[in-house]
Amino acid sequence: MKKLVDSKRTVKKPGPKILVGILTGSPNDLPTVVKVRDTLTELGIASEIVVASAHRTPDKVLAYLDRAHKEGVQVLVGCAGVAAHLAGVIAGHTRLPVIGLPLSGGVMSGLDALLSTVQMPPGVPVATVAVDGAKNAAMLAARILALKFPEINDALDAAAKRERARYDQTAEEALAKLKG
Ligand code: C2R
Repeated sequence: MKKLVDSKRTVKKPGPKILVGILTGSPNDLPTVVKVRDTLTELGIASEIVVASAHRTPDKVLAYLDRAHKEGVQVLVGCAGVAAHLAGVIAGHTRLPVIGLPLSGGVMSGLDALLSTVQMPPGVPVATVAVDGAKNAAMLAARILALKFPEINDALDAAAKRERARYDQTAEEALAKLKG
């Protein structure tokens, strides 16, 4: 964190406000989970990753949620593999929108995590993305935030334009190779 120094005292400059809290069940999940944060960063959205498990460290999950509510986090992402209850437990403890990111590695390449995350009882929704769908977890969080923050809507527009240009260029190059 950058420090502003004046003659009398040192003042800590506040970092950008964290809008998205990303919780994941194991440090082993981080190679996939970090892609959620990286996509949000590309869109100019500050987020934080917390390793906390509804099974192994339920107290840590609740303590984080308490802090997140106090600090004004707006969207939560729960990432977990195998018996992936984390996002559902988060949804049971908050009114904030919760996105579930099921992770592969368990039975049938993550089908266990997908069903554990998506099959929530009525009234406690978890917006579940595809297995290992880290990018879409971030994009969905951004779309939710864009309802409130116009600058995030602009960032999404710009990202869509870049994506389209990349797609068109890749298609042209692939077709040119076929001809050549
Ligand atoms: P380890 O690799 O640490 O043994 O974890 C994790 O997300 C991970 O994919 C194995 C898998 O267990 C998952 N896990 C959950 C929860 N906590 C950890 N599904 C939970 O609270 O739902």
